[in-house]
Amino acid sequence: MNDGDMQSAIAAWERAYIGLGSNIGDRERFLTEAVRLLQQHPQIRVTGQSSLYETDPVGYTDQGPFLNMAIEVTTMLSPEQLLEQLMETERELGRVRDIRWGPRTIDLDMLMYGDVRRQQPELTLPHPRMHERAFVLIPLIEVLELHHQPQAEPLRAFLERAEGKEGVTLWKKMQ
Ligand code: PH2
Ligand code: MG
Ligand code: MG
Repeated sequence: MNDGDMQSAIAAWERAYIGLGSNIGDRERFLTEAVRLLQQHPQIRVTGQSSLYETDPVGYTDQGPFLNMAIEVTTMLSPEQLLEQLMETERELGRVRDIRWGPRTIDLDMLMYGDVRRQQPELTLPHPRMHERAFVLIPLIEVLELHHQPQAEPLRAFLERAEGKEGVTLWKKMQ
């Protein structure tokens, strides 16, 4: 058995949370397509989706408003494998994006993976900036509350202190 087989033989389904953002082109379609592509992966199940929020850009403000959302997945993939899959999905959607509209239409950020805490250049968990970003916290808390996940509570305290809450408005309510 090689290392990869060994890893999948002992892997269990872990719960992870992903933040999605788009601010170029058909933003809703990019988000929907990203969720669909992730769902298609045999070792990823999308188990919860937040509403869509329209959000003022944070950081570089000289760009159009984002649509942001968060999803819950359960996955057999390791954090590294899930990250690779998120980047692969960005690339798949990026091909369409590059032809039509130029740069960056979809951003998929791993926010949390089980209880994993790690700080590495390629992947820091939980996501290092999520606690101060209302555009991440608002959809993430919504999706955590769908299945009564206990992490929602401490994140609500971060949200109270977060700046930019007024820049986040409900755009399409989760069905
Ligand atoms: N993503 C960024 C930078 N700024 N602002 C909003 N509102 N939403 C985003 O997803 C976002 C951002 C870099 O990934
Ligand atoms: Mg991001
Ligand atoms: Mg990113």
